[in-house]
Amino acid sequence: MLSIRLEAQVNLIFYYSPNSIALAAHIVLDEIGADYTAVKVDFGQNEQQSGHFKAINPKGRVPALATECGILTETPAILTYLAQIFPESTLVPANNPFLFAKIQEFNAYLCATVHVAHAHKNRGRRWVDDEVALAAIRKKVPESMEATCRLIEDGLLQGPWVMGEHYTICDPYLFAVARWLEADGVDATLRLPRIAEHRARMLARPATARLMAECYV
Ligand SMILES: N[C@@H](CCC(=O)N[C@@H](CS)C(=O)NCC(=O)O)C(=O)O
Repeated sequence: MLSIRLEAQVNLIFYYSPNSIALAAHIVLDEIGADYTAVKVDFGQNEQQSGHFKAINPKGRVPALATECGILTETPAILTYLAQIFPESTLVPANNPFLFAKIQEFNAYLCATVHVAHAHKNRGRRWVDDEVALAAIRKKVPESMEATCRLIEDGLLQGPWVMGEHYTICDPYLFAVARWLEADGVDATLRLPRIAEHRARMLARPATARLMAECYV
């Protein structure tokens, strides 16, 4: 474990874009005090589809994390990796397989269900070409974002943090997804007040506040 940590602390390169899900891992990188370089991928220039970036991540998506062991993609994987190379951060439990699995369960839900519901707003062409169908799936986003987040609001979020008293890698991930709610047509304060409170709790953390002001404006 130690040798992995020493390797990984050097030369971590983190690829991100403002308004993207990269924020979740970016918060963790900052909070654990990792030595890393952040590289902005310019979506305005479609840089994620460039040959240069696709050599880093053939999926053409952020986040991506270059480590000395290789490139990592997929937010749940990056979050788990960072938590494990900095075990003193206690962002995942050391000896509690069930709790670790619950953390993975929550993050998998954000990745495969909530994030995908959000992607139907601006990335509908992944699924359909027809303009009428495109408009229809876009129209559904406020409903599907609220419905998928309702499960979190009504129970998965234990409070004050996702897993209860202990702050874990689920929290920055929930924050990164929940900050999209208003733009996706859901008034979180009104409809999902516990998620809105969690968002405020996250914003009070220095790393989150700094990144929101400097990189995710
Ligand atoms: N499952 C991936 C999803 C990554 C993803 O879709 N990122 C979006 C930004 S939120 C992206 O890079 N989109 C670029 C594009 O679709 O061209 C993860 O959880 O990291």
